[in-house]
Amino acid sequence: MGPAATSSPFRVVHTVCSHDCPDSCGVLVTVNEGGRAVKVEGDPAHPVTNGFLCGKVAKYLDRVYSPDRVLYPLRRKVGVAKGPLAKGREHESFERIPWDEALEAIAERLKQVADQYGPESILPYSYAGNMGLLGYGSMDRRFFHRMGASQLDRTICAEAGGQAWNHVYGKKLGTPTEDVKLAKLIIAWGANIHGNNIHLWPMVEQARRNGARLIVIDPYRTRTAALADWHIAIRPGTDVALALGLMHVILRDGIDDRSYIDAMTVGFDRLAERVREYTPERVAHWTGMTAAEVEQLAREYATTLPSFIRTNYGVQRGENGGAATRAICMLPAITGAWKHRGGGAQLSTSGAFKWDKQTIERPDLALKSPLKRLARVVNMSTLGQALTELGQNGDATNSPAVHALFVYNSNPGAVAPNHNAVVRGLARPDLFTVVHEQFLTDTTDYADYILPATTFLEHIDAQGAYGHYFAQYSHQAIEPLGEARSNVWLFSQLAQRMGFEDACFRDTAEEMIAQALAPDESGHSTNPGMENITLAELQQKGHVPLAFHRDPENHPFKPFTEGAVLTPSGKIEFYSEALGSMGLDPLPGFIPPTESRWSEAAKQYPLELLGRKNDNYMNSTFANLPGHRKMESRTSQRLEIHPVDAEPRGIADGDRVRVSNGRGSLLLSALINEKLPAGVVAARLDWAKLHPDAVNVNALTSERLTDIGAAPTFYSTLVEVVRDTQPAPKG
Ligand SMILES: Nc1nc2c(c(=O)[nH]1)N[C@H]1C(S)=C(S)[C@@H](COP(=O)(O)OP(=O)(O)OC[C@H]3O[C@@H](n4cnc5c(=O)[nH]c(N)nc54)[C@H](O)[C@@H]3O)O[C@H]1N2
Ligand SMILES: Nc1nc2c(c(=O)[nH]1)N[C@H]1C(S)=C(S)[C@@H](COP(=O)(O)OP(=O)(O)OC[C@H]3O[C@@H](n4cnc5c(=O)[nH]c(N)nc54)[C@H](O)[C@@H]3O)O[C@H]1N2
Ligand code: SF4
Ligand SMILES: [Mo]
Repeated sequence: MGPAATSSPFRVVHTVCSHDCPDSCGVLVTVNEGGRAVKVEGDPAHPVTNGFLCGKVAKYLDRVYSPDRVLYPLRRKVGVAKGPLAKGREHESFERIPWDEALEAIAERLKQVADQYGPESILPYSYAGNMGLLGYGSMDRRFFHRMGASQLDRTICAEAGGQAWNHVYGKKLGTPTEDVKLAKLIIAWGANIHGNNIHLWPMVEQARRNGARLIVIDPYRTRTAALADWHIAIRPGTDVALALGLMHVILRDGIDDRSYIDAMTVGFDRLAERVREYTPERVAHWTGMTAAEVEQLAREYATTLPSFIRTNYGVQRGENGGAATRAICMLPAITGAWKHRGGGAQLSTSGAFKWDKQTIERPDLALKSPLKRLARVVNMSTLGQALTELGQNGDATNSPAVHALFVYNSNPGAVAPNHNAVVRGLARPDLFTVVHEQFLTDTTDYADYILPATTFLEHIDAQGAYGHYFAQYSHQAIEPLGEARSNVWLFSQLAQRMGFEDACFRDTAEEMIAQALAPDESGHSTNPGMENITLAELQQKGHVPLAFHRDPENHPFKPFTEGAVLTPSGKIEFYSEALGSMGLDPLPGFIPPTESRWSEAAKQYPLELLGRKNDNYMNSTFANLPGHRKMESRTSQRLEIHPVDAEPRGIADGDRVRVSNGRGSLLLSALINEKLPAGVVAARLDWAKLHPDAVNVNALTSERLTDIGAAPTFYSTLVEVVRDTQPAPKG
């Protein structure tokens, strides 16, 4: 549905929620005569959105029209030091300037930094605050390639699991979301479906009405776990052992699918040999389950078909997260669950969207940069090190220090691990920082320039998804508020100010979406799997299924059931030569995290911390809005702790506690929770500046990286907790 006029004074415009969520909902925005959005609702025609929105986006107009929106370019006042600012008083440190002046000054300074230190001393920092095809990465990528700025390795979320999955299956494909209603057994494995992926829930409910059971494997009793038939509160970081233990029982009892294994996989014999050591008793020792429970889970999983595993990114946020995802995702290949419609697994569906990224991002422009090559790569998950150690005295890498940081689509001052190192870096007076944002966040408090960004109601985009198989078009529903501008506009303008003359810097949003579809003469996309899609149809209908998902009733899509698999061997790889050649274990094997109850460090910091997401925020997004905060009031700034851990520490419910480790400390108030496994504590990700001591849970997390994918290890964090007897801080 386009922005076409009707006889009613209201228009209904199809947009797409661009927040970092698997569901990528179609959102219908009702706009009144005055051009103001008055209603948002889920598109009833979208088979996964199903006419409803999650709690946080149902209240989206509170965000769009919030009095706290950044609406004009701002410049730090001369002499004001960088550091956390009290909410509501940020404007005292900044002055409003016209866009022209901001763009000129930023371009000038970037040129100067590039001349003096080399272009690689400029670091873009962005993630999926905007998941749109263009909003996530398009004109910005062109701009930074052309300049020769450092490339950012975008690892903060999904790289451990994503790469692990690809080492097994070659491509991120999974069971179609709508088919989950046909499953007879559903396992949510490190996946908070009800909180983070709500549009899968109706499928789960429908399956259960038809007799399916829901099993949740999660150390924390999430909303999903509380609603399950069986909640297995596994100890963090022990999933590899459990998955291999399930295989042990399945192979021992001969309830695997040998014909599927023979036809579709390689390395089975070596895997079978490996799993022999993972007896139910040993697995019980690591996971905290009983051996009988391991046996029961294995038999139930292998003998109930179709069985579906929703694994999300929870298990891969630990040190052995790559091995865990590999082991878990191999299970449906052992039982042949892929053969049954509704069976299989889903980590992500993103591999199905083959937009023409080369044209959108233009890495070839790097050849025109002063470097004449692609620039060095900096890992976003070690931002603290990048800002405080890289290129500094004593760094042997001979790599330039970061002298300019350009942040958009992300709030590293809240979300990046090792918060204290990150803000030490951000506070460097010699670091030139630009932040393009909708709100005054933990990161803008360190900016030299703050530029106002649009929301998904205010610009044009297209979008794929990581939780379904529909491409979508997001029309512009309303005019940008104030002087807010889209990412595409910003980097197009900056490119002109830098003197980049390449025509691609003048492409409009529509032109870029057309380029991403790479149409043939008839207008149909030539991208594999998108051949049925034309720009006109996408604009008109709002959502279009990918080619293989056009007629699910007659031609259901069953991944990994026929043909070649996109791994080096062309088969599903239980044993990965590729991993072996990288010096990694070619088979999944359980190594306890160095920050876990099994490690040396646990003597000093014995509790395993889960620094969790919130059901009513999106990572750090929404945390500043009063209505959203209210919905999180029960767990906000609390430390959840089991009575057996609280009692010996003299901690009672509501007591102020100090949570600390060698990296930092945080004041929270205790919330006794007997549903946690003993030895595990939990706290929530929040804006640092909203805490009395201006830090958040990431003051405790480390820059250690995962076994596969060089991703962060948020969920492998050891801490100690003491009752705090100091006078209450002001805040
Ligand atoms: N409401 C809401 N929705 C969101 C987000 C949000 O912040 N809020 N974030 C979005 C983003 S960026 C992403 S990546 C997705 C992520 O979606 P999920 O992958 O579901 O994200 P998490 O909440 O990180 O992890 C899921 C669960 O894994 C559990 N877990 C932690 N450690 C372990 C472990 O060692 N083993 C097992 N089995 N489980 C473990 C956690 O307790 C958590 O409940 O959700 C997206 N959707
Ligand atoms: N402790 C702990 N830390 C975590 C996690 C955790 O579970 N626990 N989760 C991790 C995960 S999975 C992820 S994905 C990361 C997410 O980290 P981020 O990518 O930083 O995600 P958000 O916190 O949602 O912040 C996105 C920001 O982008 C802004 N934004 C939105 N749209 C636009 C736009 O169009 N243009 C511009 N310029 N800005 C825009 C929003 O206002 C918001 O401030 O956090 C990670 N950090
Ligand atoms: S955050 Fe997720 S569930 Fe909520 S509207 Fe956006 S895509 Fe849908
Ligand atoms: Mo994420």
